[in-house]
Amino acid sequence: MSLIEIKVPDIGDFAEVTVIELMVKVGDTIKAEQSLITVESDKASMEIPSSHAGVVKELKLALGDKVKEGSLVLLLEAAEGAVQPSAPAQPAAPAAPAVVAPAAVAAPAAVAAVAAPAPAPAPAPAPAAPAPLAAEPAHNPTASAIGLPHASPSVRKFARELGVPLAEVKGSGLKGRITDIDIRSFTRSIMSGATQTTAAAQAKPAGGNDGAGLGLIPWPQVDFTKFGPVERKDHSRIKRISAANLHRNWVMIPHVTNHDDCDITDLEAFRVAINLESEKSAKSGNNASVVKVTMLAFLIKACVAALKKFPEFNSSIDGEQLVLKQYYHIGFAADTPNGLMVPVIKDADKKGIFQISQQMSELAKKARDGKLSPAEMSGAGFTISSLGGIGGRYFTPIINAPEVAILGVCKSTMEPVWDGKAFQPRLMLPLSLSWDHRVIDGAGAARFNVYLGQILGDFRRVLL
Ligand code: CAO
Repeated sequence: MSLIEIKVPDIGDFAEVTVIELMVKVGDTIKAEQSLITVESDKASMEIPSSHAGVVKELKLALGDKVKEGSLVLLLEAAEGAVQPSAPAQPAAPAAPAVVAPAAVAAPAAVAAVAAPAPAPAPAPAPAAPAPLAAEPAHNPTASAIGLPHASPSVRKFARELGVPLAEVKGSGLKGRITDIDIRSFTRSIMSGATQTTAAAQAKPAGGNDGAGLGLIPWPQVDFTKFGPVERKDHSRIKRISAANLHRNWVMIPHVTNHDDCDITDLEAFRVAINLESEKSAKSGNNASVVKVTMLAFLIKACVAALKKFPEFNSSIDGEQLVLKQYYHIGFAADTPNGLMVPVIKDADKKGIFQISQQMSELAKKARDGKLSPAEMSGAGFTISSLGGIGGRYFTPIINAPEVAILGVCKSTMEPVWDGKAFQPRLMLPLSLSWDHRVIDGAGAARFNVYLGQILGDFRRVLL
């Protein structure tokens, strides 16, 4: 058996590079062209392949070593027939290092025999094509700084083959580099159910369909720094949870949204009047605390009336059955610094406008302070998302599963409305009702909006 020295080949413009990954160990049986180490310059990382098959006898470098062309990588006991003792010494056929860099480097593997007099390497196989690896984002200090996963081309390839999202793998190598061992243990933990990928967590609804069967092409991977400076921020915990829920709901529910306008001129006048009354009463000392009433409280009451008239809007799908709720718990979307939260007004049918307003303001405050309990966010049969305090005209609210409908409300505006004889200035409230087409149909949704409009137009109708 002859021992041959495997050396760092000509690596192009790179005078000295750092060893950032050892891809083989003593005793490994390797194939010709198998990658041995990964080296990194300030511009690129590349893998150094072996031009010979054999068994690794001794590693001649360690992680972090600086190497250059001719540096000894390892001693290899060449496989039978790999070395031809009689052949004159000559450069090995090229075995190109795989480069993850703007420019690929083609370099012959430098090999010298040590155990036998002047052995020469056998002709090496054709170089491995680096093309698929060159398409990967370059690993360089800038890339690390912006949070791109730190991994060699072969590890990236390995991860790609297994469908492992590199960004979610914790690297155990030098400077947090991800190794093939990290990819294996990540895969093992996924298979054992100990963890799941972010995509799976976001796509997997309670019913068990993980969305993988959708046959979608992968999400675009873009190095945004190519186009300008960027900043990366972690999603808050609430954003992550709500994103996963919204994604599932959007993908799983066949949404349709009906838009409508309703005349709230008289209701708004009433709202302003009762708020003034409360203020006066507080000033005169008859009422210690003033509860401000907003349009949302009336909307909650109006929706309760509409849900009573159209019970399928207050239902949930359960397998082959529809669960029709006989309680009226209404969720309302609250915008908080950490993301969207949906507190619930329980038994809204049994509460008055002041009580609902009071509870809403307490729950909205708790939401903004991050103090809502799970019980305060559960049990809704229908949800309202009001952007009325902000603006806009119409939008498509996403249904809050397992509910089957949600009402979106935007800012009311004074508009000219034809009364049959003349245009009258009326305060119009834009409504956007999203509904689950598995449960509700368009005619039912239109009727719901019309009825809601009638109630908001003349609130005495809730008594009928
Ligand atoms: N038209 C015109 N003005 C409206 C209105 C409407 N439809 N709805 C509310 N307003 C007014 C209020 O009267 C109040 O006016 P004043 O300051 O003059 O008294 C102002 O807008 C602010 O109201 P508010 O937002 O504080 O109160 P609210 O009861 O309407 O809403 C809450 C409470 C918690 C729902 C709201 O603050 C909020 O967070 N909204 C955002 C919901 C959201 O993000 N939805 C999107 C979900 S999808 O991403």
